Amino acid sequence: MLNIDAIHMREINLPLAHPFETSFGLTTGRRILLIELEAEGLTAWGECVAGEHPYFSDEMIDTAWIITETELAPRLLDADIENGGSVPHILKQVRGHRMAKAALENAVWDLEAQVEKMPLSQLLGGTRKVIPCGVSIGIQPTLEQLLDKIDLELEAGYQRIKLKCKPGWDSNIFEAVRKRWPDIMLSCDANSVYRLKDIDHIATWDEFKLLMIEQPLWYDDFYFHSMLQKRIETAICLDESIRNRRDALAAIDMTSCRIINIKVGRVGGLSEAIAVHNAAEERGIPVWCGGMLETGIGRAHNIALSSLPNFSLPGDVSASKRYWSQDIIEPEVTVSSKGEIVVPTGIGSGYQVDKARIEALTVRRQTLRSRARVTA
Ligand code: OSB
Ligand code: MG
Repeated sequence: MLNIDAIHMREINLPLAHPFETSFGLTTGRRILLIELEAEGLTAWGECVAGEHPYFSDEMIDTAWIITETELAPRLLDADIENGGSVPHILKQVRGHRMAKAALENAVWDLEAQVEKMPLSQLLGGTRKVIPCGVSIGIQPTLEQLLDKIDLELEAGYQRIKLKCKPGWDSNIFEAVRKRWPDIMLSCDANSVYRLKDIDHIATWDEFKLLMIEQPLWYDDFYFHSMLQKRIETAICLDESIRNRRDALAAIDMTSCRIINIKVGRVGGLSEAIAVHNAAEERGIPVWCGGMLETGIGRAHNIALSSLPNFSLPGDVSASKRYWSQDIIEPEVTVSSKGEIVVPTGIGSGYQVDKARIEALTVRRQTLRSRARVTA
């Protein structure tokens, strides 16, 4: 049993090294909810990936904060926790709020790995020693700036370039990029900006030989993506639509996609992420690990997850320095000139959390303690 003495919630504010623009908006800095578990004489961490606004999903940091404080953390403190995998059952009375749940569950997995004195990747069933990396490049002010940025990332060794797109920033940029780099692994991500009227337009992208088109239609859709997938040669990849294993099964069964992006927060934690991974693997569907502009804490969990065998395509998990002038872990995440991250072999996440720096960045905090254990 893992006995949790206290759950410390913290909001940190951290400016992004470079602004990030998607079809749903511009992010210049992050407000991030961090979870610190005090348990078994150890300290374990989780990061909530909910954004500043409910634009990517219906969660945001402020909803995650209140649901963690009032519903999730008290349940976890009252429960007998066997391991990370038992957390979904403990939290299941609360519907939705998957990103808030994931932050707690992932912290318990981190704790379990430390108690078992093994790397988190090994605890999750990972087999890869290195993971292949790609980058997600936001919408840029000009095409020139986009080409310069791609040039830098390819120079750094990244294996796949993903371009954020939207109407007016799609065919034109794909054409320019393909003209300069005919053979690179290239994909795009629409973050649900297109509608049925755009299907003929999207069908013209087959000529750009994209590895995939990520979430072109509605954020909660399977059926119309399956219609689109029938119309085009390029593989569709679903991100927003996949909330759990059952969604993955439905999407695969009706061919709404041929590739799945797994984000730990979006599916509610590492247990469900592994379940989606396994369901896809059994059906011959490759997966890759998405990103949500995480600090090193969430990034480390993404790296451990990406070591599972069916993460066969380069993910969006890239170097700390692309996001932060200084990360909150040590060492920061680095990517080799071959575009790979070495999966850490140390105990737990394999990185040290910089507590002093986190303290300095904290703007809001709350501590919840186990009532049962205080009176015991
Ligand atoms: O759709 O993958 C997405 C960032 C924020 C919200 C949604 C998405 C993204 C990214 C960035 O693409 C991935 C990353 O580099 O962390
Ligand atoms: Mg996406």
